[in-house]
Amino acid sequence: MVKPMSSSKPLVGILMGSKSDLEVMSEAAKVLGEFGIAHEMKVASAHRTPELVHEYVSGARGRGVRIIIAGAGGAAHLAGVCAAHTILPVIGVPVESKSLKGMDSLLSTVQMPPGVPVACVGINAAKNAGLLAVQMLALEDRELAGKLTAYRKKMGDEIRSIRL
Ligand code: RP5
Repeated sequence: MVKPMSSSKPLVGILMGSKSDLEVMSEAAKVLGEFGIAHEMKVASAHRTPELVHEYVSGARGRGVRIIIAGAGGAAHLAGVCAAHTILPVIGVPVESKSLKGMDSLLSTVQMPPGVPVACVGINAAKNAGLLAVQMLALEDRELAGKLTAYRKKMGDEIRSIRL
């Protein structure tokens, strides 16, 4: 049973390559907060501060973190590097870049060679990364699973209520 209390130790670690990724990555934190999942956010770059990424990720499992969400743009190595340093599931968020509109981020995050997987969501889709983390945690938490079912029902009800 996971303990999704906001005061408890973080279950989800959200990393991003730059402060400029914060607006996008905040969507993951927001949804985790809505489900009452304790989480933490940190800027750590795979190429500017590789030692910081290593330090954070290699210690995460021991501190009780269950899932890592990693967002970066451009030649986006962050999620793959995180995955290389841990057996925790890593969800990658390709952040939109200026020059290639995030296609570079998407391909460099999603195309992990066999053996070290990254679960990659869409460009800027940090909300889905947060929801996927909630779904993973709900595998062992009936109360959280109930909240997810209610969340899906509310989404469906909103669609069904549309009258054109
Ligand atoms: C990546 O380069 C970051 O993840 C960010 O998406 C992108 C641009 O970074 P800044 O130049 O805004 O710091 O490392």
